[in-house]
Order: sequence, then structure tokens, then C-alpha cells
Amino acid sequence: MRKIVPLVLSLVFMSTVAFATEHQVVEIEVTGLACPFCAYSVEKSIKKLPGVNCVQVDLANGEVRIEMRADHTVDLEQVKHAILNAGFTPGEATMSTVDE
Ligand SMILES: [Cu+2]
Repeated sequence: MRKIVPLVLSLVFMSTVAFATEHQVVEIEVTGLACPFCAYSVEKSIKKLPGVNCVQVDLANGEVRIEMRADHTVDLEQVKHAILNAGFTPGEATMSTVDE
């Protein structure tokens, strides 16, 4: 029994650390977004990429915010292709991370 307790404790600790990992966030300028339908199509296109957790389109500022899942890193080239495929033009991208 004595050996089991520290093992269980370390497992609990490890899972806590796993849940507190960082998520990659990309904010990218997108040219050509004119209405909510544009926003919807660019969002749909980016959401198909592997590891994308959520996509928020800021129509007023022409910017798209992409949050990745904890265990995925973003491929900026794939994001740009997804934007181009939806019919829009990707611009400057800013990378950051958030804790969750
Ligand atoms: Cu539109």
C-alpha cells in the first residue's frame, strides 16, 4: 500500500499539469471579409484543419482568431491555404498562447 499512494498522487499531479497546458492562438488579418456569409465560409474552411479548437471572425477589423487544441501546434501555411481556398486573402499573423 505504501508504494501505491505516492504513485496515485503523482498521477493526479501529472493529469493536473496536462490540463493546464497552453493553447496556441493565431490572430491573422484577412482581406475581403464583407459580410456574415464571408465570415461563415472562412470559419468553416479553417475549422476543417487538424487541431483547431475554435475560430472567431472579427468582421469589423478584418481579423480571424484561431485557437488550437492543447496538443496541437498550428501550421500557418495550412491556415493561409484555408483562407485562400475560401476566397479571401491572408495577411499579417500574430502568434501567442493562452492557458486553459
Ligand atoms: Cu460576404
